[in-house]
Amino acid sequence: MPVESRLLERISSRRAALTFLGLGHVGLPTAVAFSRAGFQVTGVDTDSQRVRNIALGKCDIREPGLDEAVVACLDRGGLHVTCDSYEPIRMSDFVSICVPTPVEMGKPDMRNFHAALDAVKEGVHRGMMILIESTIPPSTTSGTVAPRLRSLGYTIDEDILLAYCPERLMPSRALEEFASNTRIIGGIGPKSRRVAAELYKTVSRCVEVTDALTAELSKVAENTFRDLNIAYANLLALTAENLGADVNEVIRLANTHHRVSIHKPGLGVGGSCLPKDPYLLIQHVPKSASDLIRSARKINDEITRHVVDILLKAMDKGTGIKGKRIAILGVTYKPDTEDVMNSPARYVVEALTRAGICVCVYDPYSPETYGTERASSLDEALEGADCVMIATGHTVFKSIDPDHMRHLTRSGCVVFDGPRILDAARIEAAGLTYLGVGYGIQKGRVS
Ligand code: SAJ
Repeated sequence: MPVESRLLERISSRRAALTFLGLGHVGLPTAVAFSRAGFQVTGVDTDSQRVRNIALGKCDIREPGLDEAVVACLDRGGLHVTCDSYEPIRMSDFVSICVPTPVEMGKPDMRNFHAALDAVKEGVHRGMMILIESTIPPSTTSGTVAPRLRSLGYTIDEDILLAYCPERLMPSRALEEFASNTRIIGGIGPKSRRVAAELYKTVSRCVEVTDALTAELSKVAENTFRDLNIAYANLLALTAENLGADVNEVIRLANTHHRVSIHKPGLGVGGSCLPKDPYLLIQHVPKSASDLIRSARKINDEITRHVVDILLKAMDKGTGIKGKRIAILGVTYKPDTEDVMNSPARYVVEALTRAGICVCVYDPYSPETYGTERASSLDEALEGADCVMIATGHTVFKSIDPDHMRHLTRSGCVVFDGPRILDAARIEAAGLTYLGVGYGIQKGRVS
């Protein structure tokens, strides 16, 4: 039977066996989604501790509902996890590569991806389909993966099907977004496109089919767009501070135009995707045009340094900063997650500590300390603080009572609201000084 027909039949009958290489924040939720759809799924990870934990139903990735879903799939026998990739790949109809592809010094580090390709090479066989979910530099599918398979004697889109199907999962909403996000299918040829689309239709509400290169470009394009948009919001924040306006109100009003949608300014851009994906795109952008992306990255990095400068000035008040105490609330890279990857909070903690300030962090989601003191409760963090900084906009911090904060902190305490989640008027009414990114109407008080 031709490869395409056989795989289509195995999808519709749910007899297809799927292997996922990499059980991180992409691979594990994806493996779970296909297992729930009725397929026989094997998850492979080189980290034996992670595999052991998942087998016990304890995932190291915090995603609402993931632990329960993993346990249900394991109990049903629809999900197996292992460190050994050879046997699962040899027995699978579909193998999906979901390993991280970090960037080092602006250049993609493809070691995990190449290791996964080596594993695929060991167990590859005629009649299977290879899927790639990892974010990769554009043209990797046709320029690197396809030639490696061809060198083994296979005809691509005939003996072996190949598609790039980028993940688009928002960390902390992975399971919810898995089904609701449109899935881009970038097949290397018509047969690969058709089979990959049919497979993903079993788990996604909507699929869009294209070629592999267009899919690769679209993935890095969407994260680069978000980084550029945030850089623009941060640029407006700096401008509003200079002129003495409130950037939140500026952006709110600009966004009332139905063709404008400016993101939010903040402490900087963290996580494992936005700070890196623009560098995957930039490798292919004409040099004359690449400054746009570099400038955006620079603004998003510099806003963090700018915040440190504001904090140092605010805490000095002519009496010096040595020995002053700051409570930093939130260490993770974004709200309501445990993930600290590239968190701007790290830079702030380290810079303030170097300047001689006593830094105490508190985060109900993460035990991370960045080498400083960690409070075990909000009150403990606030006690005796000269400055309180909200570094991450966790929902729980929105309900901090300003009067309670005033009561616990030192006289003259400054509240710096990075994500702008507190009500400035209520903070001021309680007798505290309110500062925030882009909150220029307080300019006179800190300069
Ligand atoms: N941030 C701002 N202002 C905003 C939005 C975000 O400063 O208006 C900051 C956040 O605080 C955080 C950083 O940007 O530090 C990144 O957060 P994020 O929520 O924008 O993105 P990620 O990295 O958690 O997830 C992104 C998502 N991509 C898009 O929304 C286009 C997700 O859908 C992708 O699947 C993910 O990257 C990925 O894996 O590529």
